[in-house]
Amino acid sequence: MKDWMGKIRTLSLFSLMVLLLSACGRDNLTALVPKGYGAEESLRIIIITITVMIVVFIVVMAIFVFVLLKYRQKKGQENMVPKQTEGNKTLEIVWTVIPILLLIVIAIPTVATTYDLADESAKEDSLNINVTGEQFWWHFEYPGEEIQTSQDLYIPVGQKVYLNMMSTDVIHSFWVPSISGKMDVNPDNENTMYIEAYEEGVYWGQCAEFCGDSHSLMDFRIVVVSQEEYDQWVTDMQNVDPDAVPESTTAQEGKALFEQSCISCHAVGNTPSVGPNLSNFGDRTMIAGVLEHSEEELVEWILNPASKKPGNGMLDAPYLQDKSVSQEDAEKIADYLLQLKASEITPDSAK
Ligand code: HEC
Ligand SMILES: [Cu+2]
Repeated sequence: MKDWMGKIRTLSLFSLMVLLLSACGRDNLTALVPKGYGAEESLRIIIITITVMIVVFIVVMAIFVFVLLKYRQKKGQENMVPKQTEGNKTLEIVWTVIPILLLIVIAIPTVATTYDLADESAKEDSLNINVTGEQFWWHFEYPGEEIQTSQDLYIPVGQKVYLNMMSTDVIHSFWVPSISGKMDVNPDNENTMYIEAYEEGVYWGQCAEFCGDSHSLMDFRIVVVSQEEYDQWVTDMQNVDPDAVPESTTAQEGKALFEQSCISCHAVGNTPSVGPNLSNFGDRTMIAGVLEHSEEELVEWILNPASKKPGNGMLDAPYLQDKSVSQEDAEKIADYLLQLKASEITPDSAK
């Protein structure tokens, strides 16, 4: 009875989780509806493997039930011992060869796809993006285009895009299940994976390797747009002017405060930075990957980032130690950050 209750509880928790996840717009955080080459190949192998397992299960269960019925103890034959088959060569061969054949059926497509996905022959002629995993956010650098960005990875639809991945701290794992499989992101060596998205849209990703306090909050997105939109986005990003003067006076004051307290880690424009690049922060639909993109959340994030993402790299900021940024300052900075719009091409326009 208790066991039964436990199962119901797990099931309802699970459905609640599914509901919660889909409520956050993460409905495409699934490997079962592929929208990219790697994801499609993975699903094909999943289906082959599950089919083989189901056939094995049915055959074994059928034999099991047959044996139970046929050889059960019958009235009047309590001491009957059926014919023993140990050492039967034919049987031994049959049940050794069948699993080998089944494993071959699974292994051929798996190994072929694994090699195919590791193919780097098109790397030179394709778009290359350097991906850096950090506790607990993603940095994307487009070396050919000289663009830096974070959290949202923009790519053109229908193109092979090579991701060269490294970590600055611990092991992370890059995973956008509807586009491709997982790839470990290591501190010591670069791993390369190519992705190819079939349809425009915004696809959710998650770090899939436990990496610290806020591992479960290390969300990101791939924004897949048409080739023209992608080219437009690149030009727009290249033209971001870090010295542009905001319209409102509060945003102007916010800019000055930002340059005092935040610029040591962040950047606007195409300079490298230890924290996320904020060139197109106003185009984002999330703050720090997981928070609602609103002024209120942003002010809370600035004043108390630990409450939103425990253990994150912003907690070392000097302004948090000496409390030099007031509520009013934070509101001004938020004004400034929210008007940092780089392009018409955004996750909202791509949906
Ligand atoms: C010690 C370096 C450091 C300083 C100083 C710092 N930050 Fe950050 N900031 C970070 C890091 C690291 C992250 C990424 C946190 C995460 O998502 O795990 C971050 C994230 C953010 C984000 C979310 C970015 C995104 O891509 O969604 C915003 C907005 C932000 N910081 C604003 C500020 C503001 C405003 C200040 C100054 C008042 C500031 N930061 C000072 C390191 C810093
Ligand atoms: Cu991680």
